[in-house]
Amino acid sequence: MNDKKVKGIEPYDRPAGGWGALRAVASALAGQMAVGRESVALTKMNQPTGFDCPGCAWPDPKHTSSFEFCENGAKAVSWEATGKRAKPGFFAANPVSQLWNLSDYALEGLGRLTHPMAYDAATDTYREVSWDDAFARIGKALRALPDPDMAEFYTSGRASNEAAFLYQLFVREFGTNNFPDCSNMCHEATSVGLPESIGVGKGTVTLEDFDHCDAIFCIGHNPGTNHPRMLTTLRECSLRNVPIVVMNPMPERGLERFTSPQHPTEMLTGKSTPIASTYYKVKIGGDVAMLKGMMKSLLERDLADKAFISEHTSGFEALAADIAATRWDDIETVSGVSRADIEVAADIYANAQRVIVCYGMGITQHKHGTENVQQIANLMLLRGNVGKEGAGIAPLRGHSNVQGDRTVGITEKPNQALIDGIERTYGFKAPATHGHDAVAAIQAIRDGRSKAMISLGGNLAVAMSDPEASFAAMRKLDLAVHIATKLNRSHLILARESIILPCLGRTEADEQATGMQSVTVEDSMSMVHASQGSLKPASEFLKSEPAIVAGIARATLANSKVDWEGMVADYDRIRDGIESVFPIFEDFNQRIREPGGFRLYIAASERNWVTEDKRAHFLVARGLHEDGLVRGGDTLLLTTIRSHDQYNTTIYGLNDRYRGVTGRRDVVFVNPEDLAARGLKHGDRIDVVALGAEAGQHAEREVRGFVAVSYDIARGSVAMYFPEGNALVALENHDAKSGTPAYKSVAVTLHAARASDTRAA
Ligand SMILES: Nc1nc2c(c(=O)[nH]1)N[C@H]1C(S)=C(S)[C@@H](COP(=O)(O)OP(=O)(O)OC[C@H]3O[C@@H](n4cnc5c(=O)[nH]c(N)nc54)[C@H](O)[C@@H]3O)O[C@H]1N2
Ligand SMILES: Nc1nc2c(c(=O)[nH]1)N[C@H]1C(S)=C(S)[C@@H](COP(=O)(O)OP(=O)(O)OC[C@H]3O[C@@H](n4cnc5c(=O)[nH]c(N)nc54)[C@H](O)[C@@H]3O)O[C@H]1N2
Ligand SMILES: [Mo]
Repeated sequence: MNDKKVKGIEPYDRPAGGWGALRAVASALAGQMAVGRESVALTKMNQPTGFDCPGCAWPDPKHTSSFEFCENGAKAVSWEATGKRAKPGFFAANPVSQLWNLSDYALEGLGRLTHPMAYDAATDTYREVSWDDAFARIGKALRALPDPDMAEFYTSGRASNEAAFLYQLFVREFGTNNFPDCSNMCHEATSVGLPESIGVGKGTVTLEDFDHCDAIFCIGHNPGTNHPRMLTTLRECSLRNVPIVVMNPMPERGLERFTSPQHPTEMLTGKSTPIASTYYKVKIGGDVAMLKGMMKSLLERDLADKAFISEHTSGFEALAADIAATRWDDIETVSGVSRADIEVAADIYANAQRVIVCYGMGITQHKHGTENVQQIANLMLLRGNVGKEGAGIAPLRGHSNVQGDRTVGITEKPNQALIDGIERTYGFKAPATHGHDAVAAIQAIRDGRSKAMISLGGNLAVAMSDPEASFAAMRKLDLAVHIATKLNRSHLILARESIILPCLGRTEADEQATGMQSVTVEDSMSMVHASQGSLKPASEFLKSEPAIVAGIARATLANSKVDWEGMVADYDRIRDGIESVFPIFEDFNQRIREPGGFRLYIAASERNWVTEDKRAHFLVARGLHEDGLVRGGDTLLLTTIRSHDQYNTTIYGLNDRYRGVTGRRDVVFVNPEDLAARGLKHGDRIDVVALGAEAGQHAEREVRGFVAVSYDIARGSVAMYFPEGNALVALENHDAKSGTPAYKSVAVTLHAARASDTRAA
């Protein structure tokens, strides 16, 4: 479809995985100046006795002993285990104003942080400080706040259960529930939406269920890049002839075909396994329309499971009335999929006795993310596909422990059980007033209501919508503390006092007073297991995240009820605390010593519905969501996605192999007909302008000089990379129910770039 040659754009015609993935690992390792650390590390990844891969939250096969290969896991590990170091001498020689000019890629490329540092305004540099000094400064600044609710405590989903539990304990003893966390930008729509539907905010399936399912739906996620080990599971299902139905506006290679590096014959013969049996290029934001279409088709043909519905659910009549009132014309327009095609999807669904639906950010990061999630639950409940072997709902979580962090108390809305558990165990009364999520935290900082921010990992200012607003807000802080492994842009946005605290990564040995420690994590399927690093730490001055949290707590809380030192000396004591506060962790220390760990109880998996009426709920979403409606004129809907060479705001490289992009990220994927309708051509430089309500208070929200790439994406839909596209997302543009930013539904127009931007593409 592309007649013109554009630098760095060449369709990729091979399967996902295969030799391309092995080559990419080799070059990732070489690029980090491997000195053996990484290759040693890779053999310990996702082993019963090794460390948990920091890449994603896809579960490990139980009792596995063979190394499960994953290109992007290898990149994540080599990125952490790099031989490069960003030392105090470097910071002394490079003022922050100069570091600011480096790209995000270059900043993290400086390597691992080695010393605690504090910003010195006189020289505009970060200067080495002692740990004691750093903790004392932080404690003093926090105590100086007139109100504990004027501080924000961010958590990245990379943090272990032990670090996160200590962190929430400290913050609650300090006196606030301000817990913005990365889940707020990610699966909050799941955490808010699923409890209303099925009584729990987590997925209901286990990895073993994939061995028993007879159809899989993959909606709005890209496993080839973001959950690569999932391709092994999908491959096995495909080989069992399980239909795999994809709903995605883009043709994602990992969902099309896969060559497994684990299988020598596939590698040597160049064969691949097809993944999707049917691929629906639904329009961005068209999912509710398609899901309602499938339900309509089922109901019209009387294919609902009446026995299950009457025994286990409520709300069916209202749902049926809503679906009956929804017109096929509208369903087709909004979804971009024909009635005939939707009926095929409904047939596949109805012909299967055990269906699993997997979904990711293509569902949650919308203005109606919560309702999107709930329509998936409706579809599943219609035929009893929740709470039986081989069937269920599988949200693909983001960070490797984002789910665990929530389980152990990182939440801005604590329930009574959590408050009581803390009082029972530690003897202090935790605050009950709801705190801030991520969007609310930035708004509070912007408005001067919050003056301090501590970040346990992450690069929040860049990951958030509207970085310009976030950057300006962060500059108003009195105190900014970053607990991190590598330098990123958020660290360079200076507060009155800015402090960087370097921590151990998950691959590294963590030795405390009683010996080597392990931590625990919970994956997407509620499996909790231990993770123990073995590499020599990147610097002798690093501390573990639990030790850093405890250090801050001791410097801040005058008469703390918590034995911080004792817990850090022996993480078993932290786990005893977790078990006492959260009884579902019964026998925690025994159970994580078993290879593969254990699964937390998920009531809905056993058809135990933890809702007021003890039933699962059909929930009506009004209309088909304007997200998917082209708003007349020239409007298109923009989604912002990850490339193959990035981990969130960490950019490993400038390639997006499966989408055929090499050496650049300044691209906008557009359907050829949408390009032609605007008089634009493949390779043209364009400006992207965000519109209307989406633009929030700024009429002029735009990014300029990007390159239009003619691409087989659904009509009316355009895509660009995150975080390049974040400037187009207003802070106010989020799901009303869950607060999840609408990173994937931004109404935009495209224009030939102004003269100043027309460099050669
Ligand atoms: N290597 C690597 N692994 C990662 C990450 C990473 O950055 N790199 N990030 C981690 C984190 S924190 C997360 S949250 C996960 C994210 O994992 P994903 O959910 O896979 O993330 P995205 O790249 O945002 O892509 C979502 C997919 O949704 C599709 N999509 C976009 N809009 C729509 C829509 O309206 N409807 C539908 N049906 N589909 C749509 C896109 O085409 C894309 O294929 O991955 C985790 N794993
Ligand atoms: N437009 C758009 N924006 C998005 C998204 C999108 O799809 N589109 N996705 C959103 C989602 S789902 C997410 S989760 C966010 C996340 O976005 P980020 O905040 O970028 O995510 P992280 O990977 O948590 O943060 C990266 C930083 O974590 C630090 N780090 C790495 N390992 C460790 C460790 O072991 N300990 C500590 N303390 N620090 C460490 C490093 O310093 C690194 O710079 O972005 C969100 N933003
Ligand atoms: Mo995420």
